[in-house]
Amino acid sequence: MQQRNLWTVLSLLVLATSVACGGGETGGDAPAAAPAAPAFDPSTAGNVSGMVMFDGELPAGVELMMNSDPVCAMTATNKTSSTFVGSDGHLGNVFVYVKSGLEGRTFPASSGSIELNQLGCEYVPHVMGIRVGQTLNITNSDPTLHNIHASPATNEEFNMGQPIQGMQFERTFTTPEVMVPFKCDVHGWMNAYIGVVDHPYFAVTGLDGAFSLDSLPPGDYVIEAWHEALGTQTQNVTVATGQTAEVSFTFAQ
Ligand SMILES: [Cu+2]
Repeated sequence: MQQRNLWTVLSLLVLATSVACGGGETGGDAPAAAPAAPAFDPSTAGNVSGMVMFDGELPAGVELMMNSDPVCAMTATNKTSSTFVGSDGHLGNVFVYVKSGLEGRTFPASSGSIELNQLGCEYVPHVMGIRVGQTLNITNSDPTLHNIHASPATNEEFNMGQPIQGMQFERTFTTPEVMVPFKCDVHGWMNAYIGVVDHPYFAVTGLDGAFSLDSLPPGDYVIEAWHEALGTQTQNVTVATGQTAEVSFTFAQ
């Protein structure tokens, strides 16, 4: 009998909790809803894919002088700048995203976090993208002090030291911004860039220069490609249901 009473109490607790949480999510006191975004039926989606090229011979990577920190000098496996990377005329570390054409649409929040590691006295990755509100998890994997200094133009600046190997902290961004620069004030050669966007359509090219932006609503878009030393380029593209539109960019010095 006692067990049955306990079960009843537990059931009521679960019910009460779910009602409370449900009320919080629907926001009973929320202001009047904004006009509904156009519905997006995934079965109508199309894709964009393409390539970022570099015209000419890719500039040689700059050697990074790490002697100011013996830990870095002894443990770093990569001592070459990540500004110009690629292969066979293809350009890596280019941030490609939908710059316009998605206005008024909203998309489900991303569930995962994005990792920015300090490993071997460099930022890994060097260029990355993140959604507004998505968690950026910053880790120091090195047995030396790093200092993460983000210098956004519109988001909130932050500047945090991570003196101990294994330290982590999290940040989010509130406003789209391409790009937010990161640097380490301890090691002048360490820098990274994060593109903050309010939709899921962004990519960073690998050494093969390739990118794809999948499952876009059909429509007309401006696609922008950003490179830290070569600036930006844009192209217009029309996405049709079930089709993959090809877009290519060519940078040169
Ligand atoms: Cu550092």
